Amino acid sequence: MSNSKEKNSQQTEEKTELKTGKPSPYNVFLLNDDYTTMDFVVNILKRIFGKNLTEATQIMLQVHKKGVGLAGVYPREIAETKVEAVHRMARENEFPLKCLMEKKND
Ligand code: TYC
Repeated sequence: MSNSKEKNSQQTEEKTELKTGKPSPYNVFLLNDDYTTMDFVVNILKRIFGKNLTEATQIMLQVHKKGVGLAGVYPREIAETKVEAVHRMARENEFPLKCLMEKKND
């Protein structure tokens, strides 16, 4: 947690969670680049995001054509873990694949 604005929004989120009984959803997106192979992205979607081959291929092609695609929706801490897992696997395989998370509009 880096600054007071982030602390504040997390406190607000925790209060909302206590009231609603459910965690705020976060979208996790994959971004396109020119170097990561299509196969690698499909495997990431299967292994990290639990997609089957058909779903993974559709999402990968959406990212390839449009620049960005939704890989999944998760509570904040799970979304953070997914983003880190993507970046670790990409780094290990020397691909520049980027993944980001964003609070879902409710
Ligand atoms: N654009 C890449 C290629 O042509 C494939 C790709 C798809 C890369 C999705 C990243 O998130 C991505 N090899």
